[in-house]
Amino acid sequence: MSKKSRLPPGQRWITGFPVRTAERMPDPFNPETWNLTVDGEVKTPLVFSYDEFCALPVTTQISDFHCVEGWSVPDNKWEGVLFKEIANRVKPKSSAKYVLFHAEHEYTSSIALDVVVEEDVILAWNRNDEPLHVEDGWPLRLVIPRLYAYKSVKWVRRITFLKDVELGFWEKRGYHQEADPWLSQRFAQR
Ligand SMILES: Nc1nc2c(c(=O)[nH]1)N[C@H]1C(S)=C(S)[C@@H](COP(=O)(O)O)O[C@H]1N2
Ligand SMILES: [Mo]
Repeated sequence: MSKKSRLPPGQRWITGFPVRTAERMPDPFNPETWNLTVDGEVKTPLVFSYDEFCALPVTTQISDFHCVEGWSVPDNKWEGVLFKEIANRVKPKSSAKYVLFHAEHEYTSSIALDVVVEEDVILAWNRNDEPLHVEDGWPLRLVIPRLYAYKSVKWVRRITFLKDVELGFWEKRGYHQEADPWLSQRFAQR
């Protein structure tokens, strides 16, 4: 078995960060009214105000970003809160197998719970020491470096733990649920 290459098959490295947004942009961010709801198959559902979210343990992660269109951006430094910190606080029930991330508007994506609790999955507000641009997900976006970037939901407002998989915005339109770039899981098998 050869070692997995850093660049997944069919990808090329680029510089810069192309914006990809399928829905309309959120309304201007207001820290007084913004909140993050975490619910579903958990023992302790929680709603974080912006101040409460920012008071969680902060960390940084350096990772590559792979869009299904074939571009990859190396070495992004993300700052925020590990998803694991959220999971530890809400305490998933044993029935929880998937986690659905809802953006401000209709964009969603779900990921298997065992994938999303890995050390490199972060809810981020900074990239490369700068606050995220609004179009890149300010005030809070998910980053899952080991999956295609359509899983990295921008403008996250609600996180719902689920018993069963639920197809998200792009997955309903034919993209692969698991989205592993090293397996070229771009499109669902039909
Ligand atoms: N809410 C939301 N999140 C999203 C998307 C989107 O359209 N809406 N696009 C996804 C896709 S396909 C990619 S490649 C990345 C792009 O992130 P960027 O726009 O910050 O470069 O965001 C992902 N997260
Ligand atoms: Mo993408």
